[in-house]
Amino acid sequence: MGLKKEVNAPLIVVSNRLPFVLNRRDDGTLERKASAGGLVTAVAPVVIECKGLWIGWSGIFGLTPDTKIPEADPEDKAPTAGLLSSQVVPVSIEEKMFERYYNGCCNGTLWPLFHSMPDRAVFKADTWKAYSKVNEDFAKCTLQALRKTTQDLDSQGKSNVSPVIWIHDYQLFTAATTIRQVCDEENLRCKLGFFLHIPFPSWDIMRLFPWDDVILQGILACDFVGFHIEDYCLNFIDCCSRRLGCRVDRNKMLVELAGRTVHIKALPIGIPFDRFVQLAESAPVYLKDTDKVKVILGVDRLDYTKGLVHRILAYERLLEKYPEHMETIYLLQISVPSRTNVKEYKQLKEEIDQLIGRINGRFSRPNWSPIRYIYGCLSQEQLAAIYRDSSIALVTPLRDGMNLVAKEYVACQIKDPGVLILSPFAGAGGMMHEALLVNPYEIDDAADTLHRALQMPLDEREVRMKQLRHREQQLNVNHWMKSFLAAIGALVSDENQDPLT
Ligand code: GDG
Repeated sequence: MGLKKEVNAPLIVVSNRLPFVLNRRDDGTLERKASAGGLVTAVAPVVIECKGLWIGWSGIFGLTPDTKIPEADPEDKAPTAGLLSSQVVPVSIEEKMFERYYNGCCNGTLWPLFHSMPDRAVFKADTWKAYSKVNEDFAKCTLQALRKTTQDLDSQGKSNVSPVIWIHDYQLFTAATTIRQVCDEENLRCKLGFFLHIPFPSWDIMRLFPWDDVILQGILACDFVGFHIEDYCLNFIDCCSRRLGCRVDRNKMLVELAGRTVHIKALPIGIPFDRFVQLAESAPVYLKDTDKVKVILGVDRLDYTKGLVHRILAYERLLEKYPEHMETIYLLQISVPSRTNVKEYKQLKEEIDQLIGRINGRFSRPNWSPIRYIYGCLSQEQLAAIYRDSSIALVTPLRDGMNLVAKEYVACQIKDPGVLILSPFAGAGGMMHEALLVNPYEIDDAADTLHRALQMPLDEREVRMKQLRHREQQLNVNHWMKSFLAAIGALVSDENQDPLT
């Protein structure tokens, strides 16, 4: 992969979940199963190459950091296959604690709050306490790994090399506080980086959280912090200035706390573009009837931030306003089950089931139904075939950090290009300019936009899709990862200057 220029130090990745799924077989032994996210595809090869580590929860209760993780199956072709068990550190979390930390604080509080939906957020001291404790546990595991990594470097005569610790996402906002504190006490060297995959809200929203200062301080314990887009960076900088009174530079994107300068940068995540192109080129046809009807596609985790109810209502409005499309189109909605033991998600599922039932009952004809609905997970190959053969992708979240589905759809438009309809409230909406942008709350406008997309001539579709694809090919997930590592590596030469002066 040739990343030596950027990573000349061991990389320790810390995320809520390990980059593969562990299952316990009936006989009690563990097996390792691939998980296919873009993040894993991009980051795992670098961890393998620089002999780094991945720290995270395994998905199974009762494992300790000493538990022997099985090596990958020889048949395993996933990007994580080369990750040795010695490079994986499972964080042990007790089941009750996990419930409060993950379902309680992460999903019940931070997720809605950071998506600017404070009415859905529940503020509870006991879930926050569990969150803080689990973050400390992650930090302790990371520190243990760091001590060993630095010793190894020292024994190789590389005492000028600092390991890079890269923490991911809102589940781990406060882990860096402990890591920084212990590093200072023990004189341990490392560079600490953080990337947030969801939006960072404005000060008006952030201040609703009773422990907002602790979160801000946790992020600021890092040397470098990345967000998807500039708006999120500026929101964060604003919160640091107003809540903590930090000295900030909005142009250079710097925040100073207790004499340390933290660098902030917008780093929009991309997808493994070539992988999706290859899949689209080789995947067999999965939707058999696209020569007769056009498919309008929605693909989302079943989550209230994704705007599913608004989307389905907009589609209903399209059928009311433009009945000429009846029997020539259908909406294919794929919803991946998510957080199924959380009450709100169960309710949302029921609401969508009922809505689809009502609309299908209202408009169906003996040989046609307006909506096909899959509640489940397809293989990435099937997904690529569906992307390829759909005429329109309807990506209309109410709020979304970036949204990878929009990017994967354009990557798969290898022939007869379709149309991307995109919400400006997704991070992707700020950069995929050639999409048709639509406010998901404006049901009528969304219906009109769908009508326009269904009629868009080939030459216009080609021009738009060409630009969209070109950008995503350039700004792919490897580019994102290299940019992050370059940014954190670049801090070395700036260390002795005061960047705020
Ligand atoms: C978070 C942020 C940010 C979906 N259905 C299937 C399937 N998927 C895959 C897609 C895509 C992924 O799930 C969904 O990614 P998104 O970006 O759309 O959304 P989140 O899961 O909410 O991700 C988001 C992202 O982090 C990265 O920073 O963009 O804003 O919320 O990759 O392909 N995959 C398979 N079968 C399915 O049925 N195999």
